[in-house]
Amino acid sequence: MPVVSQPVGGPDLAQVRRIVSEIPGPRSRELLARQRTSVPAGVGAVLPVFVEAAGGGVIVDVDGNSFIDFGSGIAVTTVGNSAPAVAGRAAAQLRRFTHTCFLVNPYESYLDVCEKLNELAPVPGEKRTILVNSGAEAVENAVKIARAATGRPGIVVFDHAFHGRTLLTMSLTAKNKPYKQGFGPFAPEVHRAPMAYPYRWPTGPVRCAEEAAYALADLLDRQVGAENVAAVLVEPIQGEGGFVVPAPGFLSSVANICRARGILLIVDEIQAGIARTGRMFACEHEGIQPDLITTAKGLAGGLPLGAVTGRAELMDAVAAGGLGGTFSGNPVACEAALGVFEEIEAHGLMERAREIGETMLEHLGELADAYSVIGDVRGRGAMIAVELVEPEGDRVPAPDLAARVARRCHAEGLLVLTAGSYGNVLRFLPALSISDALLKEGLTVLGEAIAQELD
Ligand code: PLZ
Repeated sequence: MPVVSQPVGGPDLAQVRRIVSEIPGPRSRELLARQRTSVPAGVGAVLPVFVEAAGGGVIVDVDGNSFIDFGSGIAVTTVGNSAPAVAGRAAAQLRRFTHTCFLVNPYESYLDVCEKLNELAPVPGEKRTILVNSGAEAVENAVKIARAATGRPGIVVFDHAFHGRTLLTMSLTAKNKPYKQGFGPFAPEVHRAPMAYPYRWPTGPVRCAEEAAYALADLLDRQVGAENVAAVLVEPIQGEGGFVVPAPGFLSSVANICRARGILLIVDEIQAGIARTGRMFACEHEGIQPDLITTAKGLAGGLPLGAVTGRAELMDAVAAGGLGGTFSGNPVACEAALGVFEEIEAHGLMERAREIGETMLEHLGELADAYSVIGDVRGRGAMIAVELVEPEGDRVPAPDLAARVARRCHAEGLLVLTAGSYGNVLRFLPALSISDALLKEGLTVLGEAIAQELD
């Protein structure tokens, strides 16, 4: 075979912001034209530049542009793209065997990942973990397990929640467009409570936790009947919903409300978990102990892997054969996950997430003082967002401004993502391998983009 020089990603990639073409460039536009005739229109792209290599804190496209990456593939490449331990372990496993199906012939790396999650997850007592392929599949399985263990059908979720795109998880997701429109009928036995969203709580942030907890208890006791509810499912920081950090104390009230009624608490750590917020699991910041935890995204550094970790007696309530899947816990993805835990430990990445959070909050706080359109700055660790509002009126969402600022950032070589029920949130999810220099440069580009849009 001819030796072709391949671009190498990972931390060796030059850590620079460099724009050499219009965005998207000519080669990306060619590929985009092919995408339009080969992939359905329902699959969008935030920044349609085709990727050649990525690593550290940058993404390099096929036209030679190098972007500072504040998206991490939606909170996936938390330890860095093609991080050495992830790429090394996965490559070695590819040469040993690619698949057997864990349900046919098990292999040790699956157990290693489960034992690691059991050791780390803030779930009380003896634990078990099942591995799956995606976040949505993790949530689906958590609900199956909760129903089997309690014998109850109901699931309570929150406003602004995102839990996936399959029938059940789309039904659990709050936002209609684009996630649900035209895709009904939805799965039954899903009930929705208000989220303790401090910035938008009608009576203000001070009473937010208490009033939202009251609303949840009222829904459970009066509308649904607690004896019909298997589980309450909540994100410790809402991801797609706009990095809503529940008012302090709300999550522990939710845990107490559940415990008093024999309802299970499922915490969806798919976006916020695995070192992203400065703790291995975001719910640790609130000191709660869920019955079941779902993870995915950052778990395997970009390879598809999800997990449900839970109390042993609940997890074991499902009869043999009741859980599984052909690809679930693929051996290459398992090795990648072990590489993720090695990277976190070897490089002190939880501490690094806290540092990144401090830098972002300080810089964004200054921007918020300068620009009244930044209504709120929030998040934890390397999961921070700003909520943009109109200059006039009371917290009127400004989704067009958010889209324009994002586009301007993209044109200047900074990849940012939007989020939020009103589409007016800019969210920042840098990899924990980003340098301070790039992080600060990215924040400067953002500040300039906001200034230029307001001109
Ligand atoms: N739970 C909390 O954030 C996925 C969705 C991107 P999957 N979030 C990114 C998109 O537009 O589809 C997510 C999440 C939380 C569950 C999921 C679902 O995870 O791996 O995308 O299925």
